[in-house]
Amino acid sequence: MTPLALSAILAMQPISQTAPAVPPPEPIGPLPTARQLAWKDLEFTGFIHFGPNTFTGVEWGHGGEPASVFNPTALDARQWVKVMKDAGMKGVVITAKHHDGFCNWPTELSTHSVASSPWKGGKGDVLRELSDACREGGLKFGVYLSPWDRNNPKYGTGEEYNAYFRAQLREVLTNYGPVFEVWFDGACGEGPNGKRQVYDFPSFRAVVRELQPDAVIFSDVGPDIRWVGNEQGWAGETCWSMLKAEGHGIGDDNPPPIKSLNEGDEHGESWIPAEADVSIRPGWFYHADQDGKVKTPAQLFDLWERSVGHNANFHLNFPVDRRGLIHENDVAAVLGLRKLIDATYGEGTDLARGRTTAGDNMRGFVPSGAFEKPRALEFGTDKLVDGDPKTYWATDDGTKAAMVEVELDAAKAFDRVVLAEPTWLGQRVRKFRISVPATPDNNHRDWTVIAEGTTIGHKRIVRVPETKARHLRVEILDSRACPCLTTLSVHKTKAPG
Ligand code: FUL
Repeated sequence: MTPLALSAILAMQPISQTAPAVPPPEPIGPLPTARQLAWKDLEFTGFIHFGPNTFTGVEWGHGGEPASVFNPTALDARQWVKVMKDAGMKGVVITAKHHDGFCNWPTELSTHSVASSPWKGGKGDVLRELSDACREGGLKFGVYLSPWDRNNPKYGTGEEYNAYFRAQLREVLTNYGPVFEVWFDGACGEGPNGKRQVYDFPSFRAVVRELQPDAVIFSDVGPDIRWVGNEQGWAGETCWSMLKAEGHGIGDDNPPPIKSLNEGDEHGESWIPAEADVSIRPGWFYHADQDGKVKTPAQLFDLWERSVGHNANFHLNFPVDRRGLIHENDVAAVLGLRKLIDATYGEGTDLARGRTTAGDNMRGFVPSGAFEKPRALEFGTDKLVDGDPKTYWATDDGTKAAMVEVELDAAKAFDRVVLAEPTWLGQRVRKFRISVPATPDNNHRDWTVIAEGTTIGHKRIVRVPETKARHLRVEILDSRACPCLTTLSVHKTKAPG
């Protein structure tokens, strides 16, 4: 491919008014399921860790804590939902049961639950309060149910415990309305009798599919969503949604970051996109001495860009405090993050929106005598800047490399470029490069490369050095199948404050 100047392309390659309709590109597998696509669109979700650990100050309870320790003084799930909604999160996953075995709902299968606690005289149900608040506030509701259970005497007995776990799943998946995500922690330590359990994950998954067929299942290796290989909230610079699931266990003792989970695998046979989880504080559970250690908006923004902007979803944990509220410091931090996201990526920030574009390959491009802008084409480059994530620029079959240019309305300063693929056609791009004219008035003869990258996927935020330019070129240098992109947007970050 010889890169061409935008003006040259527009002048040389007119498009017929009567361009025949062209079929869309063939998808290249593996492909996402409808539930995976819906989950990916959520991009940013909340996580809540809450239970006896909140009151005893530890991260992993031993299971022998009396239920009486659980006694929030002012629990308000509506406050949690409001904070998460205001932060732009689209769903929340709560620890229904953590490793200590205490159930945040009044299970009929064990006495180790809220029903034995002093909270609301034993009549409380945290899952009920949160699922109701979610329905009211328009947030999706999800559950974390730890298979590791340091309280239940059946743990370590094999099928007897697995049956107990399945029955618990049935309770949480039938009594609280639609569940969008089920989070299976891989941890597998010893139970109260010193034994380890062999988890029957296939049977656990079958229960989820039966009762909540639209829910995505998270574990280290899916089947729907994978762990990103660290608990710090970032995905690799390269991040495929595909994974070679074989060879990966659940809860293996691999030291993080685990590269293959962090980056995925171009040759993976399964579509299992990454979820990047991290806590807003050092601990997953609340510890008063961490009130001063809440991540700053700038730190959160960095992680948000390196998860959502690296083709992963960002799953941010709040350790709900002993009152049963998200602490003021955490609220301030996450709303600060929202401000930063909006200032850079919100309405009206995209310098490329609706601007003139051109490309050296547009699917269905039929030269004729009359000049016409690409917007007459179903897969023209203008689809990159129309703000619609469903329309896309596509190239001819057999193309592995292609180029697009956008002209801003004047020379503008920017430091972020966002690209996105129509992932329902599979993840394709292997390598790309971004350039600007070497000097503002060199008539496009020389171009300076400002960034190079590998994968794109659902969303790729490319950090480029602050640049002032009117023209911007994106070259797809290598792709698994003809390149297609839904989005090319250009932004300038704003300093926090
Ligand atoms: C880990 C657990 O051991 C932590 O306590 C926490 O729940 C985290 C999200 O997953 O595996």
